[in-house]
Amino acid sequence: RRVHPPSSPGGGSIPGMADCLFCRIVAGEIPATIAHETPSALVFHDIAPKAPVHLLAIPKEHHEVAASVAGADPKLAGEVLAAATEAAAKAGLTGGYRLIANTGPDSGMEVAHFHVHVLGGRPLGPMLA
Ligand code: IU
Repeated sequence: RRVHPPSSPGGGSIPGMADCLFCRIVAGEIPATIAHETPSALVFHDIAPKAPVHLLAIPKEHHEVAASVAGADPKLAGEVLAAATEAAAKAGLTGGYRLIANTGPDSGMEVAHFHVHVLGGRPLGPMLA
């Protein structure tokens, strides 16, 4: 299964891509607890959950941030969002949940592979500033 674009064999041309943690999860090189999978997206449990349910929905193909995937492949961006909501339903989050996509340094983004956090399982309260 190809994870990186053919223009970047081994992920050489984009900084950090060769060692992308989430690409390695997609490739099966790093274990993760899979919550939901579609042909183009993967949803797995966050290793450090911030809520009773904390999932991460990602495109299997490497895109750094929301703007990257929305610009290059808006259909894929929608498929990731759909996978996130399907996983939320499978997790039984009938009371609601929060979707978050951090982007860039000001957001505190740690992993530069676009991902949508799915948080739920308790009342989450207001968003922080
Ligand atoms: P962020 O939006 O880039 O800050 O989110 C990255 C998330 O990836 C964060 O919630 C981490 O707990 C999570 N994570 C993970 O699930 N597995 C890992 O090996 C690492 C980070 I490193």
